[in-house]
Amino acid sequence: MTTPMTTPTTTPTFIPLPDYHEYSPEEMAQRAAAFYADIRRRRTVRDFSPRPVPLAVIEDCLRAAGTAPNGANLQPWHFVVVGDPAVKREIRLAAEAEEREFYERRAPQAWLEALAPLGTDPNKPFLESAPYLIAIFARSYDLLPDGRKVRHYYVQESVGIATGFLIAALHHAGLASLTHTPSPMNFLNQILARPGHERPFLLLVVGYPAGEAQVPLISKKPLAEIATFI
Ligand code: IYR
Repeated sequence: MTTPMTTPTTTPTFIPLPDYHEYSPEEMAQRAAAFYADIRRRRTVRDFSPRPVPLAVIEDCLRAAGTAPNGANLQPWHFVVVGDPAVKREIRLAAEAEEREFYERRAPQAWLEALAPLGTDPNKPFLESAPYLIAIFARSYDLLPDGRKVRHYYVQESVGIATGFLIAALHHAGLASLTHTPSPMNFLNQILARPGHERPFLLLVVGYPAGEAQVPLISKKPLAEIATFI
C-alpha cells in the first residue's frame, strides 16, 4: 500500500478580534454618508503635474493595499514603484507602441465607440509627467528558496481588491490616480525585471492633477440600477 503524499498542515492560532470599533447607528449612518461623499469626488485623471509627491505617502498607501482580503492570505501581489525618469520613459515608449496598435488596428469598432466619451488616444504623456507609476503584478504562485511552488488562489480577485484599496488610499491622501491598462503589457516584466510567474495586472499613474486638468463629463449609475434588495 502506498500512502498518499500529504503536506503538513499548520494548526491555526486564534486571538480576540483586535481593534474593532462599533459605532452607534447614527454615527454609522454619518460615517457611511461621509465616506460616500469623499469617495465620489474621486476622478480618474489623465493630466498630471510633475510636482513631486512624498514617497512616504505612497508607502503608506501600499501598506493599506497590502491589508486587502485575499485568497488564503497568500497575498499574491507585487507593487513596483517607478520614479526614475529614464524607466518612466521606457514604459511610455513601450506602452504607446501597444496603444497605437490598439487604437489603429486591434480595437473592435464597438470598443472604440465605448471609449469615445472618455476622449482617450494612443498618446500617454502622463507616463512621463506623473511623479510615480505603480506597476501592479499578480503572482500565480510563490517560489520557495528550494524551488518548490506555493500555488495562489483567487489571484485576480485578490489583486483587484488590493488595487481598489490602493486607489481609495491615494484618493484619501489627496492624490489623483489613473488606472492604465496597455494591452498586452508584458513589456513591464522586461523593463522592471520581474519574473515570469508575475503577470502585469495594471499600471497605476499617481500624482497631483495638473492645474488645468480636465475630466470627461460622465455619470455613475444610480443605486437602483446597481443594486437589488430582496
Ligand atoms: N488601454 C487603452 C484603452 C482603454 C480601454 C479602456 I476599457 C478604458 O477604460 C480606457 C482606455 C488606453 O489606455 O487608452
